Amino acid sequence: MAVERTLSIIKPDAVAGNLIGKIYSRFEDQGLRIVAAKMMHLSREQAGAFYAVHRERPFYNELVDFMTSGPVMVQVLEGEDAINRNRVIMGATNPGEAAPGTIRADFAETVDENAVHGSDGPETAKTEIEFFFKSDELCPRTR
Ligand code: DAT
Ligand code: MG
Repeated sequence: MAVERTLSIIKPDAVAGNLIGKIYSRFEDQGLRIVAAKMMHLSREQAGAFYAVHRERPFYNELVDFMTSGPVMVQVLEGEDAINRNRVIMGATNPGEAAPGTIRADFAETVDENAVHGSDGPETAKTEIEFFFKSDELCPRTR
């Protein structure tokens, strides 16, 4: 397994629920390091562009409404197999189908407000990290 980086977002429902620390603990306890982070309140343009792949889906407008409804916490996670590892830590898209002990099972209730985003593959990880961070904003561990 290679060391990878992935883009993670703690969505407005989980930020509003005061869950940033609990969610960060899930990442850290399961072998992922936070190597960049910022809190932002996304504009409709930013949220729409970030989720452009879902533009034709029936839930797109509601997704943009939700993602702009409050601040989000955006981070880059680094570690062995980070992209897939983060997806496992997050759980299934629909919290009702998410495995016990995952973020979505424990902290979300509905598919449209499901607490976290995580890149779904190496290509999306690269483009999503570049969407939010310049390369000099990433801080790999030096010790
Ligand atoms: P994921 O976030 O697990 O990668 P996705 O990429 O299929 O899931 O969808 C992106 C987001 O869109 C998802 O986190 C929540 C929303 N979404 C997906 N399917 C939905 C649905 N059937 N109804 C409402 N929102 C949905
Ligand atoms: Mg996705």
